[in-house]
Amino acid sequence: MPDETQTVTREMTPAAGGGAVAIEDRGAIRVLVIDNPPVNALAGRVRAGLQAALRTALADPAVDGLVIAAAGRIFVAGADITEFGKPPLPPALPDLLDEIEVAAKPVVAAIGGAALGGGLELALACHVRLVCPKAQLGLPEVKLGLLPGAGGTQRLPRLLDPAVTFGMIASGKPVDAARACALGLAEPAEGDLVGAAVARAEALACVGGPLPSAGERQADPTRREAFETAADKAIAADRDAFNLPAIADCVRAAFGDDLAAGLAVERAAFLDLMNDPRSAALRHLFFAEREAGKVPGVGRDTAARPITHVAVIGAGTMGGGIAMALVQAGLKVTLIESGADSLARGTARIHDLWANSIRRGSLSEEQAEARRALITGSIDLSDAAGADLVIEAVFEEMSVKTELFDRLDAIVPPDAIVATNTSYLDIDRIASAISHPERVIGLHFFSPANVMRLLEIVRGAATAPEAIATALALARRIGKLPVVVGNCPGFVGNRILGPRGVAAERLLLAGVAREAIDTAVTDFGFRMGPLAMGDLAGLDIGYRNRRAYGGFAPIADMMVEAGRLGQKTGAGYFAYPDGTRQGVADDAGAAMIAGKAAELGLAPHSLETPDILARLFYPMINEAARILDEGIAAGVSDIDLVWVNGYGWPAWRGGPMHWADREGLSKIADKLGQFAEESGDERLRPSALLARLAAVGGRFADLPRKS
Ligand code: 3H9
Repeated sequence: MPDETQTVTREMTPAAGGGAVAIEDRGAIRVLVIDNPPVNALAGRVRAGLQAALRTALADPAVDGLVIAAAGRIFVAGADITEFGKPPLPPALPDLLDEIEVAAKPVVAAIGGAALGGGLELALACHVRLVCPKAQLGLPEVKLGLLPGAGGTQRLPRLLDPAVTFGMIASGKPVDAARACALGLAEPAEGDLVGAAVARAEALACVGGPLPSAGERQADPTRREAFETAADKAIAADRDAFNLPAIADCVRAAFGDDLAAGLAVERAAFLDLMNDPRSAALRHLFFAEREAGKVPGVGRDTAARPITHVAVIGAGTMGGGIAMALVQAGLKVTLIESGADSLARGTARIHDLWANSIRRGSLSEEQAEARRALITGSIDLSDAAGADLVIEAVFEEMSVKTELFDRLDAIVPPDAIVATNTSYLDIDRIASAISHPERVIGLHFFSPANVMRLLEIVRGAATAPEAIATALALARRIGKLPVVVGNCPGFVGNRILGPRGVAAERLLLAGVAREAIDTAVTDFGFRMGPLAMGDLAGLDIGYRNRRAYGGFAPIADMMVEAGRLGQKTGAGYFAYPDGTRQGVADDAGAAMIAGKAAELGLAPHSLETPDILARLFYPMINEAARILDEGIAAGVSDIDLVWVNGYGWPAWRGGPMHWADREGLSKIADKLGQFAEESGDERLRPSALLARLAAVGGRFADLPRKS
């Protein structure tokens, strides 16, 4: 079998750059192999190593050309993101790439895996790019709130259709090798990639004459209009993509004939974005996602059980969505309901959603058919017997769950993993209803479960590491972002949501208008305010919980008791006349709220937006600090991931903990003390951890992750 990987097997000499770049001569071609695990990021020592090796090779008359390859499965994952925001280390990547581009000897990039960001920019500065079939080429900087800052916005649109390249840069999505070759971005190499690149370099050296360069001509002016249309559309479509206008400006500069001028525009725009707190927030989330995979007690050697068949119990909105998420990833599902009618309704809902996807063009009829074939409906619980994993999504009530687990005990084999989709209830009590509680785990999906990325994996007191490893592997397989959390009412996400709900009620009682509360939150960047969100979910859900577990929401309670359950009944906090989905602040609702405030002896007063936000968000931060102190979250950034991916906290604000660090913890602690005094609510007093950090000017970000 020809070796398609770039793993270098021949003897090599470490070059400058502390061994991050190795050198191997193959005849008159010098091969530079980037070797900086895990992803060959272009750290300072890699850049220095490449520059030194390049200069030496160019000065060596025995060398006719160069190949730049990389060790491992990834070519180069881009600039080293950990260096951003720190004093720059020479040489700067753009300067190094300029040197490569103007080299008098041919330089060929041998791309055996992902070439992302600075990795693709490095390849673009080379004279020719060779790719093996599994290569991926892309510029994902947009996702980090950045733009390609080492020539990507200049060389790519000069080489390819600028409208297409704008799409690549604006979406951040990589193209595979076949597409890259079809676009003219790269040439295919079958078999020994480095060998083919060496041969290509030899051929270029032999021909002599000017070397091909991605930056040699301006972007195709006949595609200007198509580019402008694509840019306008992309910018209008995403209000959060703050970096798209700058990306469009840079690509626009590629229509000029002066590459250096275009590169200068790009450099300035890149540095602006790198210093933008919104980009820092997105970079924080990038690392947070990687950190979340490091779960205390679960190592690389903890075996995950293979899962092929899942029984989902409950075909309501949640169960149906979970079943969809599973079959979308090719898993076999038995969907179990208690009665034929509810099963038929649940199945029809799933089929309708797929029919909508077919109409929108995001799903083909064949794909839908394949998915339909993977789901078997049943009204017999004993059909769960053959599953490797059972996920219950039945009514959110302890007795219903424990009764179900008790019945499952006699049905499923003792080694099948049994999961509950509870969003609030005590996992340990549920687990006590079945033998072998070590196989019980919480899988808290978010609605709609086939769309939302977050999965809170709840570990109970007895949950075995193997069950957690299995849940993590399953989550990744179905495209979810798993965050492992401990067991407490509401876990991480809903527990933090609680204080925000209480705060919104207090604001209403203080006479703050409903629109003012929700607008403060949507202006902050959420898609929905807390009141509109309550109306959408249904105020009766919280009402039922409060009846069972207590809680403060006198206005929501009053609304529910008056039949105002939310959107579904045409009124909740807001009114929804004639089935509209946009709530209006109706007079009847206002009178009810004012009446309740008067009944409680509260006088109205007005508050400015920052004060509204402080009252809504600081108590959440306080609760999150308790969650950390109790070990419910293993790390600060896990909390940010939960709130960004499950509750709509704007990603460009980095999540509540990242935001709190920027606000200043001593300011938050002082204000909380004031809120506690005013309301008499001791829960608002700064938690022990928050008070401790505030006292020393500390930050959440400095807290170590639990290991
Ligand atoms: C850029 O290039 C700017 C330029 O345009 C201009 C410059 C002037 N740097 O994801 P994984 C770490 S911006 C530093 O689990 P996978 C990661 O934190 C960059 N570290 O692996 C993790 O560390 P740990 C544009 C990085 O196989 C480990 O590597 N490029 C970087 O699932 C493994 O990561 C991007 O945005 C980095 N660039 O996925 C690509 N990348 O083990 C970012 C990763 O300590 N990277 N790490 O937790 C990726 O998308 C994925 O890592 C990749 C591999 C697909 C490559």
